[in-house]
Amino acid sequence: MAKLLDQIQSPADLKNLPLDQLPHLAQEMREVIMTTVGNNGGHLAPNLGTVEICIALNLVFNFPQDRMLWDVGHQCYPHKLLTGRYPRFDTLRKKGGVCGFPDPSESPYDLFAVGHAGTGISTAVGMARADELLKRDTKVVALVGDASVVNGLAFEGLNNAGTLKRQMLIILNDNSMSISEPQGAFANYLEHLRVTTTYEEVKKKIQHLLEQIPYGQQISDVGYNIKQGIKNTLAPGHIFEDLGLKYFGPVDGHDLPALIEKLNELKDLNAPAVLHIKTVKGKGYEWACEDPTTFHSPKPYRVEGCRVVLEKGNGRSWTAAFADAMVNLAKKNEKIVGITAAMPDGTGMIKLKPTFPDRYFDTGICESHAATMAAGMTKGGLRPIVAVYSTFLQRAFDQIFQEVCLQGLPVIFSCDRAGLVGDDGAVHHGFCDLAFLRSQPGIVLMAPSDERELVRCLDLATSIDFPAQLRYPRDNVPPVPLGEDAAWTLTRTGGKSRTLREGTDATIIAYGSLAWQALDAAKLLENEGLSIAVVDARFCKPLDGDMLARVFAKGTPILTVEDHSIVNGFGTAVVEHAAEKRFDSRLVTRLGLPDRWIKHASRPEQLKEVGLDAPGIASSVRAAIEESKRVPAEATPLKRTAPALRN
Ligand SMILES: Cc1ncc(C[n+]2csc(CCOP(=O)(O)OP(=O)(O)O)c2C)c(N)n1
Repeated sequence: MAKLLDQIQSPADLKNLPLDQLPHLAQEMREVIMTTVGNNGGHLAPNLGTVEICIALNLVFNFPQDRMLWDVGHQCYPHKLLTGRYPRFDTLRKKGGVCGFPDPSESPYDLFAVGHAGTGISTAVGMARADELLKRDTKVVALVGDASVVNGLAFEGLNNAGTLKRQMLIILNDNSMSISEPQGAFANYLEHLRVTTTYEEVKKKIQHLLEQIPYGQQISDVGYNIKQGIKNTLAPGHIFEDLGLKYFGPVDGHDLPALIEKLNELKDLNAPAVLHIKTVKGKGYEWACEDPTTFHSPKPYRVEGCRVVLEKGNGRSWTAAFADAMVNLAKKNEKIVGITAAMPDGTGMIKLKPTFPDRYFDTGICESHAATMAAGMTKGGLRPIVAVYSTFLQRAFDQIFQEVCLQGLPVIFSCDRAGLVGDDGAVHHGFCDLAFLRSQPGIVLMAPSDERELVRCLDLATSIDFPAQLRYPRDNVPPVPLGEDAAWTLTRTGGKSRTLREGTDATIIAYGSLAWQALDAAKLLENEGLSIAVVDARFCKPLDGDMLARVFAKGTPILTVEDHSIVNGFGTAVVEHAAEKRFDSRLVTRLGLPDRWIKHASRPEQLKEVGLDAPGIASSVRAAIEESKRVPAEATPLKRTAPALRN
């Protein structure tokens, strides 16, 4: 039972705790995090690593008057425990419960709702500038991980942070891990900093050396360039100093007294600075330290002695289906290469590595670079598949526009977690990939509805000479195919859809995986005597013009269904098509994610909340049929049917 945490409603209570109690508090916090994540799932290893730094920060700084900015924010659980959220912490990531990321609607101690990497330094620079201009004497702290600091945005922030003329402290939380192995030269550079003498020691040694040699002190005092030259040669850490930031560390991020002392020392430093701390991902639990990738963000688990039993998912995930399909394709086509931006396991791309290590690329947390690198590879004759979470693809919008679509290069973006993602909540929903990709001339947008369809879809994507995107959710594939095995083709009139079920009272046109729920909805309505057709659209761009002409010609209600924002998604594409072809767009009801933020909950709860589960879809179909009966066709100025099909 947590005893000390019970006494801490805010950092003020923490400040009243005797210092010798702090290690016990750290222990309690780890137990609470470990138990809660065991019950609810969530980010474990990153949070076990930030316990001491959170205690030290909350002791030394005066939050929320001082500012605390999190990068990614997945490692802020200890901060939550110390800032009033302990009593509700058992609701972590549950519907209506504590959010798994910082969330300003939850607490004034959280300044930004974040979950994407690379933003912490830039928001901190912005807040520091605001405080400076508005003459507030607040301190600003940003915490960023060693894998996130290499993100392009983080580097842009660092570059600008060095121009600040006031306090701003960046804590570089270095656990030498991303979710998986960190990538690139900077990871090696940090490794070098970790193992060499600390920068401050070297600085002291240089100072000492200069004092020993004749005229050394004068050199030390006035010969800045000479001193700088010696320092740069001998001392690690100068990359930060060259960017205009003072560098301190590395410091053991689990040594509470050392952390408190260092932060007290740096708190009033009137300059931008980096404090490099070394932490252990999973600290406190051997099993988590030994496998920080599995325990980065595990499903719920049980601890049995020194064994941890992870909850097994039932069914086969879209990720696993994609991974197998992609590896099979790569076996048939040696030009196919796979790219992930720091999500090898999450996207399934890791499956390519054992068979084709030379054709597997992890760029680190750099979605923009991944997209542009893929463009270069395509121009060089390769066929890259970029596997990326829909939410992170947003980072690469400009690159998709300029380097991929404007050139018409056949890069394939395979978007996992497209749609509602469940307990990670608003920062991770894949709600707007269609919205920004639809605007790109020449791109082919596709969504399979079952595993066989996914295979066919990827086949098509790798055989066409256009940029292409496919999307699938954080969910399981249907256990059996939803319909006939029909080829995926692109014709003059668009991408070919397939009909899953005929019906006369209304037609559901589903885009992607929710075809499953649409079919279930049709079955529910069949029991009420309603005959509902279900079409699996497959393509959002180009739409199947023949199918739409047929469906509009029926003159019965049409419901589009998609796991994407209602704004500018598949349904909007259908309505735009109807307007262009002079079909009656009033027949269309668009079902999708509403124009508001959907908070964390389980994916089934979220689908229910937005009316995209089978009963929700059925009730919308029912309502649309009722309404079509209430508004007789002759009362409306437009013809309710499409013109006869032209050849
Ligand atoms: C733009 C973006 N891409 C990918 C991710 C997925 N992601 C979440 S945490 C993480 C690793 C972060 O590593 P680091 O910053 O070193 O923190 P650690 O988990 O090691 O504490 C990644 C890749 C993300 N959050 N944002």
